[in-house]
Amino acid sequence: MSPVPRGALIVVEGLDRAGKSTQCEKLCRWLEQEGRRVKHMRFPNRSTPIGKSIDSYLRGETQQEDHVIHLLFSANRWEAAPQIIEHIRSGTTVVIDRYYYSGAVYSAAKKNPNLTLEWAIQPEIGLPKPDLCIFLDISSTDAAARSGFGGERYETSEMQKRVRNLFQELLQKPQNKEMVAVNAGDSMEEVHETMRRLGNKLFEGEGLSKPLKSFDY
Ligand code: ADP
Ligand code: 2DT
Ligand code: MG
Repeated sequence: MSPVPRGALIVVEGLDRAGKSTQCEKLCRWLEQEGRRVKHMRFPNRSTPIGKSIDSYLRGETQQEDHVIHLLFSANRWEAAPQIIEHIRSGTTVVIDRYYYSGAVYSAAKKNPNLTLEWAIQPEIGLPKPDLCIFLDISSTDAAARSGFGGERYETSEMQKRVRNLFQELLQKPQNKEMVAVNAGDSMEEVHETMRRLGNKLFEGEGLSKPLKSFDY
């Protein structure tokens, strides 16, 4: 009997209000309609003990030193890593709303001189590496015009501008070839169609016949 083909690891990234949650949902529904097993995850996962302290920090209820909160975000991914690996191994495709790309850029955007992008990426080394990372690209002005913007820590236009520049920096690095920018200013349906095309390319290509990689920098 031939082994079960592994699932794909697909991440959706972008600024707040870029449309990540909307598009992850649509992508999962489409993959299911295509007959694939799908697990939808998101980071931060606010339901674990680590996630609960991240949640209270994001809501402004507690304070954390910049490095400490950075490492908690990373630990929140590490605690889920065995589960991600097991899903992929057993043939389930995992779609994740934010991952270590957000982890690196939001912390580096704080302009703490001791917390550079290079420093911020280190604790992520070894995590399951996505086969595809779709960066939903939108200007901070267009994102701010969408409903619901402005509630939590980091949702200021200055911060969002720096975050976007740092995402662009990650996109240009040769080690992040799995990152693809998609214009998030298009209509929901247009964005979804582009994402379906990227999904089809991934499932038709050679990549998934190879083992899941670990992130290295
Ligand atoms: P995120 O998860 O990136 O913060 P959401 O998916 O929650 O973004 O979307 C933020 C808001 O923008 C929601 O009100 C959503 O309905 C709306 N929205 C999402 N995608 C689009 C789009 N392509 N065009 C216009 N509005 C959108
Ligand atoms: P949402 O739950 O609305 O996506 O916002 N963040 C996220 C970090 O600073 N580091 C991380 O590692 C991750 C995953 C981005 C979550 C907020 O937390 C920020 C916005
Ligand atoms: Mg969201």
